[in-house]
Amino acid sequence: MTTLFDPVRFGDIAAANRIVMAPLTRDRAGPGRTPTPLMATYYAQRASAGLIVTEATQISPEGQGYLDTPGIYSAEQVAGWRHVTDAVHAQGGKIVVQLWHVGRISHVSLQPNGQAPVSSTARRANGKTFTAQGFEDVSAPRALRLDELPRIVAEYARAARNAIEAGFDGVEVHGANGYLLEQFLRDSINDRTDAYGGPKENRARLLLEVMHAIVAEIGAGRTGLRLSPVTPANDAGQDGDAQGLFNFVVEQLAPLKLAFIHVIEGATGGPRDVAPFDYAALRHRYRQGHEHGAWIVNNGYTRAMALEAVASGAADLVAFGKPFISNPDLVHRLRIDAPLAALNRDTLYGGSATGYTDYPALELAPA
Ligand code: 8OZ
Repeated sequence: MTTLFDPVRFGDIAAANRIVMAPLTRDRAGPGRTPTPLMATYYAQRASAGLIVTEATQISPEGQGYLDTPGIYSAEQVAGWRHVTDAVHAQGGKIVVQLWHVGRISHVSLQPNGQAPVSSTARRANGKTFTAQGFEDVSAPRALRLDELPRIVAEYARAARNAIEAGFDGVEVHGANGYLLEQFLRDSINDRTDAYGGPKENRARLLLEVMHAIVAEIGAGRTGLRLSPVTPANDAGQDGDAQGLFNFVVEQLAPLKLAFIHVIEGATGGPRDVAPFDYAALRHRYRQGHEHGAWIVNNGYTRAMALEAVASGAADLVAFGKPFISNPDLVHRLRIDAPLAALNRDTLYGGSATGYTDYPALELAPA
C-alpha cells in the first residue's frame, strides 16, 4: 500500500515523499524584489518536503500586489533564485516556483509609474493589501484590452523560462485565490463582453493560453497548476456554476499531460466546507482517458487526513502550508507523529529572521 512517506514521480519531478510545502507569502524579498540569502536558508531548512512550492512570485512589475514579494522577471531575481534552488538541491529537495499575477488585488503605490492595476474588469475588489503604509484598500483596476492579453501570456512564458534558468525543477501557475487568472475564470468577477468573457469557454481562455504557452516553453513535465474552485478569497465571490467551470478547465488541460494539479479544497486557510464542490468528480474528469500527472490536495489537512488521502488513493500528494512555517522538519514530525510547534502570526509577513528561519527542528529522539 502507498503511504504519505513513499517516493513518487510525476512529470520530470522525482519527489522523496508525498508531502508538499504549499506556497506561502512571507514578504521578505530584498531591493529589486530579489530573493535574499535569508530566503535561501528558509527554503533549505524545509528541503525534506517531497516538493517545495515557493511563495507566489510575480511574473512582471504589474503582477505585484503586496510589499516585498519576489519577482522572476529580472536577471537579478533569477540570480537570487539560483541561490535558493542550489541551497534546496544541496539538501536533496525539489522546488518549483509559483508564478503569479495579482491582477486587481494591488495598489497604485506598488504598480509601475503608480498606474492602475489591471484585471478582467474595471470593478474594484472589496479587500485590502499590504503596502509600505500598512494595510490599505486595493485600488480600482483598469480592464485589460483584448490586444494586451498576448503580452500577459508571453510574460508567463518568459517567467517560466527564467525559472528553468534559475534552476527550478518546474513551475506552478497560481490559478487560485482570486488573482488575475481567477478574475477571468469566475463569472462573479469577469464582466467582459469579448472572447474572454461570457460563457465558461471564454472565461477559461486566458488560463488555457497561459498553460499552453508555458508547456511550449519548458515542457509539461515541469508544469503544474493550482486551483481553488470555491474559495471566496480576495472578493472572488462564487461562480454561478463552479463545478461546471472547473470540470471544463481540467478536461481541457488533461491532454496537456501536466506534471500536477494542486487543488485548494474550500476556503483558502479556512473552512473546507465553505461551498459545495465535488473534488473527487473534478479529479475523475481530469483523469478520464489520461492516467498521468499528480493530484495534490491542500487546505487544513491533519496528519490523519493526509495519511488517509494517500492510502485511499484520493490524492497522490498532500500540501501543508502554515505547519511548514513553524515546523521546518514537518516531514520528520509527521513520520514519527511528534507534536507540531505553534505558529506566531505576528511574524508572518515582512521583517527579519525572527519567525522565519528561527523555528527549530525537533531534536532527534534518542535511539
Ligand atoms: C497571503 C498574503 C498575501 C498573498 C495567496 C499569494 O493567497 C497569496 C497571499 C496570501 O495565494
